[in-house]
Amino acid sequence: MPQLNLEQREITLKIVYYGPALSGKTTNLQQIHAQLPHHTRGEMVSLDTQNDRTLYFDFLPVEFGEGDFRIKLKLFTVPGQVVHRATRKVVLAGADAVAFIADSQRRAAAGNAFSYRDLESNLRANGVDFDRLPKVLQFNKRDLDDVKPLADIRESWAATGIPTIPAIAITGEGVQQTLTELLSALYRNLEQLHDFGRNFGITREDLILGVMRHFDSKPPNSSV
Ligand SMILES: Nc1nc2c(ncn2[C@@H]2O[C@H](COP(=O)(O)OP(=O)(O)OP(=O)(O)O)[C@@H](O)[C@H]2O)c(=O)[nH]1
Ligand SMILES: [Mg+2]
Repeated sequence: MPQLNLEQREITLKIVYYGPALSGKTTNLQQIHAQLPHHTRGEMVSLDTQNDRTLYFDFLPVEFGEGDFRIKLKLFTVPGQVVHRATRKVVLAGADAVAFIADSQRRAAAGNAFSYRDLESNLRANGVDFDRLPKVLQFNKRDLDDVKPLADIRESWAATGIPTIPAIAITGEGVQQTLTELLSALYRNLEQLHDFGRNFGITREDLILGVMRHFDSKPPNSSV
């Protein structure tokens, strides 16, 4: 559930990066962290990692002003390894939107499908209507050999209406687009649920450009 605080003029949105082990969820957050200026994002918290595998979650807060509102995005990753199912369910609780990070390699197809079903069942267990939850699908690791062609991916997912975004998260490619497409889907959902634009005076463009502007203010790979 979004936290919409009219008195304090604050909007808090929880966004969860979900997907199979090693698909690049943590890398997405690291890129967002690296691409945003200090005043827009807090420190990234990576809890309990072992050989670069997430054991609990990563957390990155992103905050910016839009009109007379503060918009706070709480970005989380789940641990993808199959054994951490219970943790994924806890981290997923209260998510306003989900970015599903798939590994594009053909040999990862079964792992992607398993994780997608795991997402569906964890949402159901949390009492969330899967079809209504704003989602995007990122097909990551496009730089590797033997990846499924984008046209085939798009054809398989066309009927769902869920946006599919190709990415190479290690270079940052597709990372911003994944977040902005997700915010776009999230805005549509908030419009339906809360008549968001009218109650908060924030348009879809405000929300998306609000984030984009900060990305634009800092070139990728800059150390500042
Ligand atoms: N070649 C390539 N490697 C990538 C890409 N994105 C991430 N990786 C690498 O894949 C490995 C796993 O990435 P992570 O971001 O840690 O994956 P994760 O989804 O967080 O994994 P879990 O925490 O176990 O669920 C790391 O070595 C990354 O550098 C990519 O686009 N291309
Ligand atoms: Mg991780």
